Amino acid sequence: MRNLKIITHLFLFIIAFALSTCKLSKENRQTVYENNFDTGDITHLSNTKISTFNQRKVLGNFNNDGFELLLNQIPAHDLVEISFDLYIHDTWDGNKASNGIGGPDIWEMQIDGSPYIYTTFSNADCFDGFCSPQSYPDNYPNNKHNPKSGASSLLLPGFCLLATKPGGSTLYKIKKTINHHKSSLALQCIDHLIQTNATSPICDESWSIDNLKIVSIQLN
Ligand SMILES: [Ca+2]
Ligand SMILES: [Ca+2]
Repeated sequence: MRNLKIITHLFLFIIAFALSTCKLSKENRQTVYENNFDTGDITHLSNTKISTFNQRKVLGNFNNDGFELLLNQIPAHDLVEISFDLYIHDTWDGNKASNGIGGPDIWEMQIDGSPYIYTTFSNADCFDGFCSPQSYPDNYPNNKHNPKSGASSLLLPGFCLLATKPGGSTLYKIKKTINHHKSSLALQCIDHLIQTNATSPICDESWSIDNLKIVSIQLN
């Protein structure tokens, strides 16, 4: 009988410990910014431009340019999760140096001034068995990846020159979770595109963003 009591107490202790452990690992998630740009809301954004692409409102398009999102009064948190749709439009060349004529075509995301993504995208078709490589999903420089590696959608129309061509734009679903504690956050996205031969650079290569969402996460 005494043994049964001890076993029962031990069992209850294990259950209580398991429950407290569950509570410890629970996350408190709070959406602090969310924008699909459909209403034209540009609060907290600077250097903003909203366009229509593929029947959707998007932030952009940009060429040798970018935007900044500045958030203040974020509730206490340990992490932030940043997610958005990144559209790469038209004829990006990836890592291709070509003596500096066509590339590398670099795209960068910074948080509070520190780079979290610094990569290249290639939107080129493979020709005669040669594919102009891109660095994404890794950072530049590396030659590891074929054009459109890591993409979520391959058959979107281009923004400008390739507006009627499926494959003119490529969609990448970007999601990054980073350590972050400050009550303010500055998100900057910018490109460094090279197109020395293009008569209209923004028609030749550009990018835009949709469904931008920032979630603060507090670990209890
Ligand atoms: Ca939209
Ligand atoms: Ca280029």
